[in-house]
Amino acid sequence: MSIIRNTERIWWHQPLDREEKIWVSIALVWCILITLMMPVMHFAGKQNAPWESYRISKEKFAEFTDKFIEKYKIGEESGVAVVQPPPDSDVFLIGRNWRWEPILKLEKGKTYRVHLSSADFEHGLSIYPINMNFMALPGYDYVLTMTPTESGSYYIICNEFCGIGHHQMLGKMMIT
Ligand SMILES: [Cu+2]
Repeated sequence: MSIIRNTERIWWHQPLDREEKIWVSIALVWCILITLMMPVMHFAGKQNAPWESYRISKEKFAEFTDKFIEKYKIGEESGVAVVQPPPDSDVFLIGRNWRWEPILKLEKGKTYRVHLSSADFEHGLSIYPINMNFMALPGYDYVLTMTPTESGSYYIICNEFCGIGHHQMLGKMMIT
């Protein structure tokens, strides 16, 4: 025997009453509006992720990063190289198990081509506190053209679960 004996739709009333009609209309208009905002913001918004990316082997990218670090290294912080590249140059940033290398020292108002990749697994580059997020994928050189607008220290965390040391995967950017 079924617990529900009365299957009649007693909760169902049609047509909708006036108040319900108003709320459904507001929700519908809002849905249409935010749907239209998507293509509009694709062209008008300034928050679109960059489109430039290339295929590269993990080894080659790691080699470029090591050469870049060697060339512009100015110091070290907790065992990680601090690098100060000149404006308008190619900058390399790599996610390795489990840290971001190197620590970048960039100038406010200057433009840099930041090449982002991973030496092993998928990592997520998340810049705090400005909340900018990009994927660092092994085998891909993702080029982010960056012009820092505010000075200060920015922290990089990994927002893609990448293994046992994921929670320790921190990096840093200094804008002067
Ligand atoms: Cu991670």
